[in-house]
Amino acid sequence: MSDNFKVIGIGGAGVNIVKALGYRNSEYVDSSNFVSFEEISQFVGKQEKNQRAVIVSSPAGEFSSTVLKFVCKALNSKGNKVFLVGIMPFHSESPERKKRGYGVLKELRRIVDSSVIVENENFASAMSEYSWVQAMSRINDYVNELVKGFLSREEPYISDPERKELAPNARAVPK
Ligand SMILES: Nc1nc2c(ncn2[C@@H]2O[C@H](COP(=O)(O)OP(=O)(O)OP(=O)(O)O)[C@@H](O)[C@H]2O)c(=O)[nH]1
Ligand SMILES: [Mg+2]
Repeated sequence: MSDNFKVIGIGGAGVNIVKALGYRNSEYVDSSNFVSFEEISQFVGKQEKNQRAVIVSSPAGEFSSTVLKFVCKALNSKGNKVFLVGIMPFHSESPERKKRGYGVLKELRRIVDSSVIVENENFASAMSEYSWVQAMSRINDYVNELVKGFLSREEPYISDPERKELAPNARAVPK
């Protein structure tokens, strides 16, 4: 695995998960350390060019939904390959949250090179058997497999045919 990558947690879910994964090239962006757009701009400004950036975040979150598009676009325009692991809310959460998540995700898919979603709800059945902490840790393990997959790809591919304008020569399917 090349060292030329960043794993960036954005918002509560993203930061919790990326902290748990423990990659040495981790960055954390949430409302506790970034209070203005100016600070987010500075964060993006100091990111390196032409590397792989894996973003772990929930597009459903209030904070994440306002900054994700901006961060992904900026990283993309610096020549980075941007991957998104999007965390989706449990069914028990408000329908508005879920709706916001899918709306933001749709927009993000035009910007990132590849994305995958993780439905928290798919792990909900584990909640009856395990503690909350154990269930969260299963989600983290799953996200880690996805992150490793992105980082070990020889050449990232475009998963979304809609993203033509940003990557005209990209292949639609892996080799
Ligand atoms: N798997 C997992 N999901 C989480 C965790 N924290 C939050 N979530 C999910 O992520 C969704 C978005 O929450 P946050 O990431 O905290 O949202 P945010 O962008 O920080 O913004 P706020 O909504 O203002 O907190 C929630 O609806 C939860 O479903 C976590 O630690 N692990
Ligand atoms: Mg939060």
